[in-house]
Amino acid sequence: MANRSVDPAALEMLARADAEGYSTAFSRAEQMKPCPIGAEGACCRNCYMGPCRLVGKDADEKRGVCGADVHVIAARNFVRAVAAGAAAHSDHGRDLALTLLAVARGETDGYQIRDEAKLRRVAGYLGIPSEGRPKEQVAEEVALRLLNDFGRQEPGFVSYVSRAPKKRQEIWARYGVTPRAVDREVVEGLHRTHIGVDQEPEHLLDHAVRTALSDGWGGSMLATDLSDVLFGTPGARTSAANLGVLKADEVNIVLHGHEPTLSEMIVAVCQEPELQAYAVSKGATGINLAGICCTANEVLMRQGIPSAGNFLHQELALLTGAVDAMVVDVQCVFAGLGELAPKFHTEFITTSPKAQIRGARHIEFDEQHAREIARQIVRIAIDNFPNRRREVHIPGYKKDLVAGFSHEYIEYMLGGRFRASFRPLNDNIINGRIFGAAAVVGCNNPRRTQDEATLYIIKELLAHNVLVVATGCGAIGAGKYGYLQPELMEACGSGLREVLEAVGIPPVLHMGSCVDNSRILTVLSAVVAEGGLGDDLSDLPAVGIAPEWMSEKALSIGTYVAASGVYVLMGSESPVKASSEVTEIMTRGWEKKFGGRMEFEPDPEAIVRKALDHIQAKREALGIHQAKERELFDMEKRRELVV
Ligand code: NFS
Repeated sequence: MANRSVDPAALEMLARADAEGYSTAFSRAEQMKPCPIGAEGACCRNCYMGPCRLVGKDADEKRGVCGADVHVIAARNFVRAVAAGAAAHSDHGRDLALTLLAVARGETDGYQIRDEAKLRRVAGYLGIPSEGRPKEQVAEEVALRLLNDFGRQEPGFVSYVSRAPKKRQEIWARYGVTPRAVDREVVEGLHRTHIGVDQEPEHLLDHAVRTALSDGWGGSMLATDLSDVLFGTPGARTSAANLGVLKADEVNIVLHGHEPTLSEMIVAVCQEPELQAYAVSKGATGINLAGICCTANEVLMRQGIPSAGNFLHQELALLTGAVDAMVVDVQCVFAGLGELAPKFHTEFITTSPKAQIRGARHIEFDEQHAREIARQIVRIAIDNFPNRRREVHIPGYKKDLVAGFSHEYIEYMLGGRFRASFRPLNDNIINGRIFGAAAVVGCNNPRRTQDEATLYIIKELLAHNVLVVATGCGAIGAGKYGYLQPELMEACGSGLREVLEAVGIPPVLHMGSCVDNSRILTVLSAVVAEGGLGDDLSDLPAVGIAPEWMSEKALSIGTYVAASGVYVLMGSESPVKASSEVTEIMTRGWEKKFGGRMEFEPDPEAIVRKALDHIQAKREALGIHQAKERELFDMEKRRELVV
């Protein structure tokens, strides 16, 4: 079973699960063979004359009951997946806009505007006058304006589209894919894919693009901005990652899911002396908070709360027997936790009005009573500390890290406080010290060895002087193996190393949660605006890679990044493999229209090769290339090089 994960902490917990007979996503993935028809996008379940499965040697000749061919079916399935992913990110953004509105109107005492400067900057993006106006007034107008980006019915487009380079906006306009409003694109996506509506693959995929853009340059981007306004814009912070951050003698509360709203409040109330004393009264030495998934990234970026691990660690954390409460909100939460938690002593608590899970206790969160609800949850965890009935086994693995690289902070690091600027980054790309940039992002997937591809790709790119930024579970993955430590310079090629050492930043920059991929769009736009590297995102020597993706959100991200002009490589098999036509549209077709493409490439070595070739080609087009000798290590060789 050594190929379940490259993380020794995970393997230790999986050994416990096997010995004691507990199922995990790892074991369930081994028992559950994926349906080969659905996996390739060849199964249509959009009406009840079917399901129709277009498989076999003559699949291209076959038709569903309505007459749809495999290309229409694969395209429709893809649109639905992107709509679901965009909905998830954007609904998260909507809740933050509603929270900001409540703060502006004085309807909650739990939250405040922590970063007024950012609020005023956001107002500036939206053309809302802010000078001399009280922050509450500005906040109300910002919140209402951004809320209109969800449900706009009148003509117009998602506001933040205007933050993309001019040329990019023109490309979207030319192909009619500029998103109008988030809810509208998602609803229209479901409408178009209902039986008997849109049945032309390229037309369908244009709508996938429009919907994904409403996520990346809409819901996600505003989620990031409003989180910064409400909870503070991240700056560099030290912390740690992996299961070893759990503490045997303290009350362990694991925050899991995606939204920062409740988790920020739990972080705040845990400092209260009264709750600390209550924990001591129950025999603990304190309260220890840790995160899983993107909630982890939110509270890590802003509060330095350590991460207990990425997506596939959620059940493993419970298997330590040390988690007194696991508090979840939305997205990426396994239903399996509901069965596993009672076998240990863990209080598994759902909190979102949108998500209840069998086996969990539901304590519904609302912004008006945020502080009280957070206290109630922490008290439940403390009360549960004496109930630990299983031997506590916390694997002794964790790595220190530095996170918190918001685009504002990167700009500040590069240019210094008084002349914050991306100029040094552009210059070092132009002079070749930095070969290019890569975003290595996304999930874990139990169909692949946990973290293996992510790590291999990061190591190879660094060795070839590619600057790596990371978000989501990929970022936590990098952190678990020490790649978010500034000391880890031996992994980098000499040019990159020189730059990183001069600036004093780690080889991989943790830029936040998955909605914070929007920060990457902002950085790339700023790099274009800085000059010297072309006039559009598609000119940049940059790639986006999701080595272990598994969620529909990842498909939405991949699509908006490609439609923003960037080459996207998704690990794992293609969900549209059954259709040569859809595959062609997403690769050569999108490249022609949008300058970016989306490819599914399960082989990590091929991913690295393609990424480096692409960067080289972009450098050549910019006229900043030098002849370079390149040696690519294979996975085997890389594994032997322990850093
Ligand atoms: Ni992104 Fe974050 Fe992780 Fe994947 Fe899930 S937590 S939003 S979807 S699994 S990276």
